[in-house]
Amino acid sequence: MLSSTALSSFGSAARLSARAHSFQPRRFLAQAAAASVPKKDSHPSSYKVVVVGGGSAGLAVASTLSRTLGDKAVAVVEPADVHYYQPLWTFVGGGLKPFEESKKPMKDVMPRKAQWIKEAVATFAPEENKVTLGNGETISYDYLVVAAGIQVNWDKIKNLPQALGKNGVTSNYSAQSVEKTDEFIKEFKGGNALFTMPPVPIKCAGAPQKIMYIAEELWRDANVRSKANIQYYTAGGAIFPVAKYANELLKICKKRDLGLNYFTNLTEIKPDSKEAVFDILAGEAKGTQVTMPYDFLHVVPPMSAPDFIKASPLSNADGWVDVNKETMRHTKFNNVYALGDCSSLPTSKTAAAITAQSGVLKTHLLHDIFGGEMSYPRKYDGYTSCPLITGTEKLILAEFSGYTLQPQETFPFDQSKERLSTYLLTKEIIPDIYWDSMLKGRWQGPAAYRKLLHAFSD
Ligand code: FAD
Ligand code: UQ1
Repeated sequence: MLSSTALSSFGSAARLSARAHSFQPRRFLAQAAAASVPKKDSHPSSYKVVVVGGGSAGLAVASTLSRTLGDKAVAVVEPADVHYYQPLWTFVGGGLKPFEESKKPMKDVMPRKAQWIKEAVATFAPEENKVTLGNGETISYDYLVVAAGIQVNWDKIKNLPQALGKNGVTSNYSAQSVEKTDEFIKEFKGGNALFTMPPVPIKCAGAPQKIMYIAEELWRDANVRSKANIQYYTAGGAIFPVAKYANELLKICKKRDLGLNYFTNLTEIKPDSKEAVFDILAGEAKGTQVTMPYDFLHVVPPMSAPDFIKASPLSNADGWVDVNKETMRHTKFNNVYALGDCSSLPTSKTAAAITAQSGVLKTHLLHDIFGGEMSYPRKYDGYTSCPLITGTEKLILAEFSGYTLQPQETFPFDQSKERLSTYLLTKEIIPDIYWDSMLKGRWQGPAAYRKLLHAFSD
C-alpha cells in the first residue's frame, strides 16, 4: 500500500471625496441615477488569446498563458458565477464530502492577469478570427482555445426534468441534484435501486457506477441491503473499456450481488407509477422495451457537444471541436485549439485527461507565438484516469490511455486492486492539486511521477 509519506509529497479601501460643495438637487439626482444603473462591463475587443470556457480545461490553459503573455493579453469568456470541481460530486452524492467543497466563486479562480468576459460565446467566425457573444458583441483574437465542456441533455429522457430531485429520482451530474443523491440514499428503505449509463460519450464514464458501489455499502451499513435489488443498466456491452479494471469490477459486482444489464437505454421515467422505461439495444429482444419499477433511481442523462459548437464551422460530424489527437490543434484552422470535454479527442472525458492535454496544448500554442525550440510535452497520448470509488474507503485507480486502452499507472503497485491509499489520494489530495496547481497551470498530470516511480521499481 502507498505510504502516507509518499502521498503527502504530492502533495480603496473606498476613499470618500470630502469635497465641500453646496447641495445641488439636480446634480445629486443625476449622480444617484447613474450609480444605480450597473455599468456595462468594459473590456478590449481584441486579444492575443481568447479562451472559451472557464472550467477545468479553460483555466488550466488561461492561467499559464496569461502569466506568460501579460496583463489582458488573454481573455476568458465564461458566463458562470461559480466554478465547480465536479469530480467531488461522487463523494458529495455519497454523503462523503460537503457540496460546498466542490465550488468556488469564478472570480476567485480566474487568473489575475486574464480578462474575464462574463458572457457566453454564441457563434464562431474562425475565418475572421472572431467570436460573437450572447450580448451581440464581437471579440477578435490571434489564437482561440475552445474549452466549453459537454452539454448534458436532461430533456432527452422523457419526464426527467420534472422527476429529478423528487421521490427517489436523482443524478450526481448536476449541482442542483447531487445532494439529493445523499438524501435519497439515506431515506431508502428497500426495493429496486436502479443506476443508469447512457449510450453516448459522457464525462467521467465511471461515475454512473461509482455511486452504486457507495450506495450498496451504505445500505449494508443501514441494514436495508437484504431488502434491496440493485441493478446497473448500461447501454454498453462491458462494464469498463479497459480489461484489467473491468475484470476486477465484474468480481465486485458478483460478490456484492449487483445486477448488470447490458445494451439497455433509459428513455422515459413515469414518476406517478415510479417506473423506468428502457429500450433494449441488442440481442433477441432488440427493439423492445422493458419497464422497471424503482424506489431509487440514479440517472445519467445523454450528453453531447454543446449546440453552439455543433452549429459552428469548428465541429466534426458528431459536433465536437475537430482537433488533431496529439497536438489539439484544429484540423482546419491553424490558430484554433480545443481540449477537454468539448473536443474530438478520442479518449475518456475527464479532468485527469485535461491535466495532460493542457500541457501539450500550451507547448504548441506558445511555440506558435514565440517560435524557437519546442518544449515538452509535445504529444498527447490519450492519458486519462477514472478513480473508481468502490466503497466508502476503497478505490480502484484506473489510469490508462483512451487511445490504446492500455493501463498507464502512476504507482509501482497493481492499481486494479481496491485500496484505501488511492481512495484517500482521490478524496483528500487530488482536490488540493486541482485548486492549487491545475487551475494555476502548474499541474500537467502524473506522467513525470510515473516515470520516476517506475524507474525505482523496474
Ligand atoms: P467544464 O469543467 O464542465 O467547464 C466548461 C465551462 O465552459 C463551464 O464553466 C461553462 O460555464 C463554460 N461554457 C459553457 N458554454 C459556454 C459558452 N457558450 N461560452 C463560454 N463558456 C461556456 N473527472 C476526473 O478526472 N476524475 C473524476 O473522478 C471525475 N468524476 C466526475 C464525476 C461527476 C459526477 C462529473 C459530473 C464529472 C466528473 N469528472 C471527473 C469529469 C470532469 O469534471 C470533466 O471532465 C471536466 O470538468 C471537464 O472540463 P472542461 O473544462 O472540459 O468542462
Ligand atoms: C489528476 O491529476 C486529476 O486532476 C487533478 C484528477 O482529476 C480529478 C484525477 O482524478 C486523477 C486521478 C489525477 C491523476 C493524479 C495522480 C496523482 C495519479
